Amino acid sequence: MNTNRVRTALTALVLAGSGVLVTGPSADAGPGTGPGTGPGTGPGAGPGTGPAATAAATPLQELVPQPVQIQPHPDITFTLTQTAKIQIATDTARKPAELLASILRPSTGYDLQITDSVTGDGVVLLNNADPKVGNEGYQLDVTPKQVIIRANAAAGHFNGIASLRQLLPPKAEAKTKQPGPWTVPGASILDYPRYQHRGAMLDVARHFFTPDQVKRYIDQIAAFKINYFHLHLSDDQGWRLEIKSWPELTKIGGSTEVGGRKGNLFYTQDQYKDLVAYAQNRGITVIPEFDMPGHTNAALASYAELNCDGKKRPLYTGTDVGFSSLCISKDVTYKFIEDVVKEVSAITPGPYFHIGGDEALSTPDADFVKFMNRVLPIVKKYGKVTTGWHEFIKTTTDTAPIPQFWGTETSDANVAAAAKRGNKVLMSPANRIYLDMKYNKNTKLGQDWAGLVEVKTAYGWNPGAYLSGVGEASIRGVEAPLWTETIKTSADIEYMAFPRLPVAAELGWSTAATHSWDKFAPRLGAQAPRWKVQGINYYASTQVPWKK
Ligand code: IFG
Repeated sequence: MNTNRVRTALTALVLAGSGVLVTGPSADAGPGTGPGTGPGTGPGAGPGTGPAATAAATPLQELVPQPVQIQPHPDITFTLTQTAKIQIATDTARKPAELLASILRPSTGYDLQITDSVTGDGVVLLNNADPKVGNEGYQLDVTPKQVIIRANAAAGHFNGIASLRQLLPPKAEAKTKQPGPWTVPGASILDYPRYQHRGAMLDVARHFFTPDQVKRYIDQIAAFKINYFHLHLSDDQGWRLEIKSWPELTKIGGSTEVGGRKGNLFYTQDQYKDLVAYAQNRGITVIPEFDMPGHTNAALASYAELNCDGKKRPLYTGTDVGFSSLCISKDVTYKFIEDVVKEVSAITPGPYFHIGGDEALSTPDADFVKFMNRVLPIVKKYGKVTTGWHEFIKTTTDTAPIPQFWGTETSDANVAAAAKRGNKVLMSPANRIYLDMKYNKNTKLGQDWAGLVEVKTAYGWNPGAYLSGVGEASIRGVEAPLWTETIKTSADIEYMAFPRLPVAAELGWSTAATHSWDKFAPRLGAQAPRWKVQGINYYASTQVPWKK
């Protein structure tokens, strides 16, 4: 038995007695022994396989995001079999169970019936997790006959399932029947997120994406424990959601996009409700954004009365910013906003409404403050908490609104003042985590106004110590926006989002103590086989050791 295995076995013995689990990176990896050099605990390596100085990494060393605690049990391997069932102890686990079934049925060809009798082989979803994992955490225990995922709410089960998926062979993600065996390495995992908000934003205003294209991205972000999906639904180039009381917003404002393509480039309210439900069934809450008072040309092109001079603006299909503003002095502006907030809030179960507020360069500052003072109460009236690009936060002392920081500096007096008052800050620094930033000067897609953002740059920061005066306790989480001035297809989305969206997921979920590029890069690289099975068009950065 090689020294690592002895250490692991001894650790297991000691731990079994004390019940204390190993914290930090997967125990069997140990310091400096990333995948490829770990002990002989690779899948199927089982006991007695002797020293394996160069054994392949086990899936336990390849999880992204890194869990809080992993205790390997190298002597145990679970195998999912034809007769396995997905067993739920409470109905709150049904949606997670249905998600797992929808993923594993096509690839294994197994029935994987969902039952509420908790006995026998298969995956068991229980609801008595250690309170310290909260609602989003979980405990995952692998035994020879069962994988048991304990959680205190559906969110925890969704997150445990995301980890289980990464412990199964990559072909478990296939849409067609694959040969087994469907093994899971023995382990006990206890896990919970560092921050409550791990988000992805998709701009469907510059270029419109069909519901199916949006669902594809939702599937992809769910695999990394992302729990908020921010839809940028209006801008200068397009209004993308039907508002029944203002039908021209989509008839005119939803008829084109950057580059001038024409069509019904918007979601009906039924389609939006379907997207919201689709996200919810993956543990993801949708946050709708209607950008205001700037970035509003599509609305100004749809209704003459929304313009101060009473004249409709022409539709805009370029990519400039900052040239538009709602008419701050007119009452009809606030009637319009109230109707939008009312209709959208009624079909948005999530607690947040994003009012944008960025780049209001054509709105005098005093008017911007006046505008926000009239709009923030409207959002509250319809039961939502305001979130917005960080510029708006200077207009209120209310500590509930959430400023989303998108700057390229590491200090902002208004955001720091808000944090001091008690506001929580959502971190989206453009020169770190804007997914539309080019990776390097050769990247065809994207922009570079915030700089070039290779994978290591996207990873190389600590959200809890990034903005001066905004410490760990003031951070709500991390969100990765993808603006689509230059992005038109799902392949374009995937090229820019992978691998940097999983980077954002790691920064939002894993402890600061596990932040290490040398340990993260191999885990990120180990996702490649899975992405190939899923057909994800990822950017194979030369900074990452991609697993074959
Ligand atoms: N800034 C604008 C976006 C988009 C972006 C592209 C924000 C908050 C540049 N506002 O980012 O509309 O154009 O990188």
